Amino acid sequence: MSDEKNVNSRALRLGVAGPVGTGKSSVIAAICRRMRDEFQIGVITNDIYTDEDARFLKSVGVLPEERIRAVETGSCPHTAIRDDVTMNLIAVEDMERDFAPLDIVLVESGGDNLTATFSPALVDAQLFVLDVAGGGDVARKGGPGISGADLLVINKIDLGEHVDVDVDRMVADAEKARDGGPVLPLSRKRPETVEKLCDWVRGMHHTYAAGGHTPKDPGPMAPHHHAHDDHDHSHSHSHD
Ligand SMILES: Nc1nc2c(ncn2[C@@H]2O[C@H](COP(=O)(O)OP(=O)(O)OP(=O)(O)O)[C@@H](O)[C@H]2O)c(=O)[nH]1
Ligand SMILES: [Mg+2]
Repeated sequence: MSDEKNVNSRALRLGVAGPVGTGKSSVIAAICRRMRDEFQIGVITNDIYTDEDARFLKSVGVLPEERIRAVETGSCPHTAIRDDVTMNLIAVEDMERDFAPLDIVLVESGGDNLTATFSPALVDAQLFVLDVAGGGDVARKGGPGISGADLLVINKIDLGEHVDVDVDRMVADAEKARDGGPVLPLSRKRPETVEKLCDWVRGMHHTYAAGGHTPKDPGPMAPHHHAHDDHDHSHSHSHD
């Protein structure tokens, strides 16, 4: 038989991480809208206290509602995508079972800081989403998501001129921080960039399904600190 043989028969699990408001849900909506006729897709969203991301995705009608499910993590977002992925793994497996056979399950992380990445125990590949409105120097600052995600998306490039960000320079900085790893400038207002995003997803799915992709860990979070207003105390933890 040919080398087109399906080696990985379960869905490609694709994580979408990045700071708050950079466009993770919009990226997922764009992928679903463009690719739902080619692939069987499901979506899992993560919010700390709400199901807002899931409600947004349902409201834009990119997939049948039942294929979009929310996980309310109840804790800092990275915990549920990296330290203890149980809630998400159960949600992904339930989705895969309920709508078998799925081709792609997209998992949106809750918005976090630059160091939050998915565990390879949860996703096979991951996108990290920055936006130009967060400032042109963010890409240069690096961090595990920027340097180690399978694809770095620099979103909202249509806003570059309004926020005095040189998009070409931001992309060049990002490429340097990633040792030449793929960087995709994106705007939902520029269909050709959305098509490039979908081409990347198609390529990743093809490689994954043929058994040619090895999930990799972008690296651990930096040690950090959480303050809890309700109990007026704080704690630090590091994730090794
Ligand atoms: N100008 C512009 N705005 C965009 C683009 N993509 C997303 N946005 C806007 O950016 C805002 C945040 O987008 P979301 O997709 O909700 O971002 P998110 O990362 O999912 O946000 P959280 O889940 O809250 O962290 C919304 O107002 C979007 O309409 C883009 O390409 N261009
Ligand atoms: Mg979102």
